[in-house]
Amino acid sequence: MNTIKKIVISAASTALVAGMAVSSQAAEWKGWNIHKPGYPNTVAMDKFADLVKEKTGGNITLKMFHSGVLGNQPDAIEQVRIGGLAIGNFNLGPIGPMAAEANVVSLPFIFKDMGHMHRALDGAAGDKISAGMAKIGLIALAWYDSGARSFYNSKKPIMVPADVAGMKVRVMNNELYSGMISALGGNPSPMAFSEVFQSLKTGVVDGAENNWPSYESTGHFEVASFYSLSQHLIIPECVCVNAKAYNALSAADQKSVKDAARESAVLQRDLWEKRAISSREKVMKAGVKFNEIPNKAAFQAAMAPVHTKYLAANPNLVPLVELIKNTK
Ligand code: BDP
Repeated sequence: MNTIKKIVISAASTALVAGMAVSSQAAEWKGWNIHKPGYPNTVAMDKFADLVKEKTGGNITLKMFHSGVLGNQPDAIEQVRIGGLAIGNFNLGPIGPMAAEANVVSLPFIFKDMGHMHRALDGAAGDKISAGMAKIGLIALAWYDSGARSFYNSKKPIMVPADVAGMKVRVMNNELYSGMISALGGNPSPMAFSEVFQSLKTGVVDGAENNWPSYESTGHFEVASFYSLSQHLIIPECVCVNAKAYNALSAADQKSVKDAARESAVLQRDLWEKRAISSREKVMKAGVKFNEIPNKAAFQAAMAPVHTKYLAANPNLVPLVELIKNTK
């Protein structure tokens, strides 16, 4: 064997030994979160990190990075998939284009209300969605709430679908959302969350859509003061872990991590309910021009082609959509 080969082999075996040593030592995980301090998800992810350390007896420590400092959401999802990051609190919206089963929650009006979404996600439909996510390397440890998303803009109240016609509306990265805006005659503009404030302010877009807490925490209400209660999307969120990192843990540590995520979800859902109310109060006090939508069925009908087109292209998802619709 020549010297170069020997050096390469011995370097490789040293690395192997080092690798084994690392896996039996404490794992240090990095976690991604898009929200600011004080937001329900931020508080709950910090709690999750504390619980992970406590329940695994320090075998795993999780360092959370909040406010999207580690990059935008689609990139972060990719990072957790490939293991550049271990953990993320993700909205299922931007996961949908990568995992077909997860995309069904992005069909407008698929959930009747938050209760329906909870029953579906905590039951058989949730299991199917988790299985679809596992196929792309993401283990959903628990589901977080994200309320219902409604339209807001800087121009006028939206009362009927035709009011969206001609409006430039920011959406998250997912063709279903672009299709939804096009179905109303608007111009969809997919864009990272962090860019929306400036785009609304400078008129690059006329409007966007989100729940009360995000409308408030981002300051979007200061630059787009018409909020119209369409509630067209109820999208759950996950605490997701890289499958390889999770599968490498002992059964006991896996259980601890899962239990920690579930406990944090109980906290998140409770904080969410409170924040939805306080955010709404805050923006109303700030002078937001709010309106209910007299005939939501009209929006549902206008967006129905989004379902038809999607299910025609993905007939294998019809049973999952039916399962969700039939969840009592
Ligand atoms: C918020 C979600 C967050 C999304 C954001 C968005 O919690 O994950 O990135 O909406 O609209 O409600 O991009």
